[in-house]
Amino acid sequence: MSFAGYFSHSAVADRELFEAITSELQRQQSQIELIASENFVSKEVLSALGSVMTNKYAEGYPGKRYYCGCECVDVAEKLAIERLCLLFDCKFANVQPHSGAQANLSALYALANHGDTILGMSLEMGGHLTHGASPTISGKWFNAIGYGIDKNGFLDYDGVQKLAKEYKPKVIICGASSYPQKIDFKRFREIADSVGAYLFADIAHYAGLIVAGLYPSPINHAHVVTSTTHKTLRGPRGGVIMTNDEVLAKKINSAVFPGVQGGPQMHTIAAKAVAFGEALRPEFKEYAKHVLENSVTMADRLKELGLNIISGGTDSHLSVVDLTELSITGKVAAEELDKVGITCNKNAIPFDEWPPSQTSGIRVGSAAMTTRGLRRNEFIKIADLIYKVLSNYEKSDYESVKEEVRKETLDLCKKFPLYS
Ligand code: DSN
Repeated sequence: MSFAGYFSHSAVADRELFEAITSELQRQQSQIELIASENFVSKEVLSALGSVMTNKYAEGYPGKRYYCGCECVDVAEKLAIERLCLLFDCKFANVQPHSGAQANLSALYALANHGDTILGMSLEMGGHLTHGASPTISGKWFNAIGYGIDKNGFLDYDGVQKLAKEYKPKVIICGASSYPQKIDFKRFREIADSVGAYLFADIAHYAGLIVAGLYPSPINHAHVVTSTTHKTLRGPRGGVIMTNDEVLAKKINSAVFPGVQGGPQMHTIAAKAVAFGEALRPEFKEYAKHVLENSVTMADRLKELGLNIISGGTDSHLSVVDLTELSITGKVAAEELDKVGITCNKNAIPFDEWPPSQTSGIRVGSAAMTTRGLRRNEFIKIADLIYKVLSNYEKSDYESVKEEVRKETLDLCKKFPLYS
């Protein structure tokens, strides 16, 4: 049975949706996926996501539900919690957040009150929307102050300390969406302690690397740690919250339900349990090692080709590439790369002169293509292809360059099949 055969029921019942799903499968199979926040889950995770657990209402927590008939979903949720605690060596975990944004909102709801001051990394400096950006509830319900990076692209810890002293935040948030270097969680805790703030670490991007011991863990420094489950951790789309503090654990549970969410998505929680089980295996450490190696390889090659990599390189699965030298915006670059089968996203660079809708950079990540089996040589090739497209943009033979590159990306994808 082909992988598309999994969807054979919808082929009969709903042709339009069947076509949308199979086309998406085909798109994923034929593109080089470099979006740093994406990955490809196992067929086992997909099966759990498509399981009967979606039918069950289970408001509450294992053993304390608002409905009867929760004995089987309780098993799934307890497994997810146990496995997550083992992965991150923590005492308490909540696996119900529907997403990273819900996890972060719940953490803030547990730690602070409406109107309190929070201090997080600014969106334009590499932070996340939910760390206090003005269009989100985190920026509207709290007095959100932003910190940033220095001119070399490294976190400005002295600046964070200064802002903390000045604004006395209730919560300091560390973690980022496009920061390629290691975060000094210990230093953040010292800053938080110096002003009596809670430290909340969002490890959504780095979770898989942390599990493999390739990136520092904040678990013994932060009061609360949140993550998504679908990036380097390679699970289903969703969020989690962890802590070692029993009092905070209770507050977090109440904040997630009934504070922010209603019924948990039990099929997703089952799929999280499957993915956490996979991440506990030695093969996952091997995978994460390749993610890091491939990321460094790609960044180094882009540098060799003459592009500026923000902060001079990467210590994680992602890099931010400054395109100023090539006189092409991040928006145009991402769109042009997409046309040749390389998917990435536009990204602001520090002190960007272009607005966020255009940007001067792109963000590239290695997690998804490493799952497909690509290694150092292929990542060097990908860097070469990126450079070939962008450095030839709008030159006389640009169309034929794009055709050549598209052929090469398709060949690479065929060599490393997905869900075959
Ligand atoms: N949208 C995610 C990312 O791309 O980093 C963060 O939520």
